[in-house]
Amino acid sequence: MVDTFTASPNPATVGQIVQLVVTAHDPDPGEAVTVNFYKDSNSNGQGEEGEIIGQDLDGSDGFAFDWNTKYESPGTFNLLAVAFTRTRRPAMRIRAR
Ligand SMILES: [Ca+2]
Ligand SMILES: [Ca+2]
Repeated sequence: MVDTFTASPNPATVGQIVQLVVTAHDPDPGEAVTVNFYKDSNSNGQGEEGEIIGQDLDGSDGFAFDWNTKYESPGTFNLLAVAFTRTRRPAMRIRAR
């Protein structure tokens, strides 16, 4: 389960690296947690195959992903972080201008 999800800088300028940071835990002790990061292009609140922008498979040093916005167009993006193995969690918005 994702507890917190932050992006910095936010808003960002196109071309900047945006650091996405998640804290997450699994409600079932002992299960390994991995986190996927998505850009919710179709705005349905779900992270789908074609929307994945990054992944962090190792929680021992925390969960983070450096999102390179170089190829993005200015606008507002719904980013999602989903923790596996269990639950999905929240959406956040970030604006690139
Ligand atoms: Ca989606
Ligand atoms: Ca990590």
